[in-house]
Amino acid sequence: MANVVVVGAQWGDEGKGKVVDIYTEHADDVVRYQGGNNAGHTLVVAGEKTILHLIPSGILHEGKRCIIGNGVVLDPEVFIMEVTRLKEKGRLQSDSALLVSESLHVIMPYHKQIDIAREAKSGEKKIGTTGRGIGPTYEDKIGRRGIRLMDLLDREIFARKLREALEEKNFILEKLLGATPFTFEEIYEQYCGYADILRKYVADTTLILHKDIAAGKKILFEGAQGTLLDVDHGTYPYVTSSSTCAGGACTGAGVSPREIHEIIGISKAYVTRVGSGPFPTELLDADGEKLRQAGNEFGSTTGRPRRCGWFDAMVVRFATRVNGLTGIALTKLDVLNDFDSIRICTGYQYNGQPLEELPSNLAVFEKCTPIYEEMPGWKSDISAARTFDELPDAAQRYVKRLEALVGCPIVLVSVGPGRDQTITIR
Ligand code: 2SA
Ligand code: GDP
Ligand code: MG
Repeated sequence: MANVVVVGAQWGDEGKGKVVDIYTEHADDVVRYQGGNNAGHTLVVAGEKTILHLIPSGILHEGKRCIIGNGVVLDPEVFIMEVTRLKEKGRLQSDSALLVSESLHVIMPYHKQIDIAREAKSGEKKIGTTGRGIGPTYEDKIGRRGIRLMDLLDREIFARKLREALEEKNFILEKLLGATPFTFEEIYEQYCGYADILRKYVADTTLILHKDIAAGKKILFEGAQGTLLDVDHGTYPYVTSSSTCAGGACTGAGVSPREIHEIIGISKAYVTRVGSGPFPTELLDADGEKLRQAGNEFGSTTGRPRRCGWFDAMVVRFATRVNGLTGIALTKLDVLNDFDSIRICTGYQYNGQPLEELPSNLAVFEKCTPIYEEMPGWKSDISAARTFDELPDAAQRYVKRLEALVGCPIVLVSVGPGRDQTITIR
């Protein structure tokens, strides 16, 4: 493998953290390129669980460079906490292993407050955000009034930009959202303190990546959230505010599309979604609860129960197309161990007509009902399987059927959260 992008092929939490940790062995640099600490990427190595929100999932391997790219939005407090925790555990031996783009946008306290207050005001229409200030920070970025990390490092520029921002944000908070405004002083000194700690990690990461690629180093790009949460291609407006698709890796890291060689989509053997929005195969019955318990489907960042449903081939086929997937890593197959029969959504029905492709119109999507086929379960524990042949016949048939339906080779099957609970197919 050369330069590889890993993306979520569903609505996030597919197990990207686990797969990135495994692929890091073959990489030199691991790069986060979008999202922020709304992400929760879980790694289980030698029985020890680590949840990363900002720092790339390559960090548990020694001698690899971990980069937070320009496309990420960064909450300095969370970054510092994550670094401190990793250092306490002896997982970050050298500060030079971690680089943060000087161009990325900083999440400010008012972004978080606006995110939370807007959601509270939206009632039934709420997006179900993580409340981490992600949307409001990207709004400022696109609106060309954001505070970049390089701004934070210069006390004068930061003071000016913060004053300008507060004029507008306090108006929004007080007058439109009925929330508490901020004083300049309470943010300024705190954030200047963060800047002093952050300074040693800050770099022109696009240049570093360019030089590393020129030197033949291998880059692994770690996507966050999932394809159906992409701001352009997802179930808008029930999406996150960044480009979660493979294309986001290029803009969010400053690397040419010519340098990307493989794009691996991570998909669960069923589906989950956190937050609001359409989800045709959602199970609101005992089977949904069984998936939630067996798969421990609770948010890695917020602890929210995740919505669960059967595998939706329409979704992963769409992800194959918009990302140009070269392979799929199928995770959490073991979660289906105890089902007598398993359903797969092969298409949708809308207004009595079959739909061949995922609708981009939300009003249509919301009214789609799944067309299912059913396969027998394997009713045995597969978590010790390490080769495809060691899987029971019914599990092999299930994987092969998914592969045929989505039109992309399944190159890895995960049968448990541990690094070793992995079957590599090719
Ligand atoms: P936001 O906070 O503005 O990005 O929320 C907008 C939508 O994006 C969804 N979203 C996520 N979906 C799945 N997993 C995410 N990360 C955490 C995890 C979530 C958690 O790993 O479990 O802990 O709750 C994630 N981050 C954002 C979100 O649910 C909204 O639908
Ligand atoms: P990410 O956001 O895509 O990195 O996924 P999360 O970490 O939010 O959620 C995936 C969860 O599933 C984590 O708790 C993982 O430890 C766990 N996990 C990953 N792969 C497997 C698997 O194959 N089987 C089981 N049972 N759990 C898995
Ligand atoms: Mg997650």
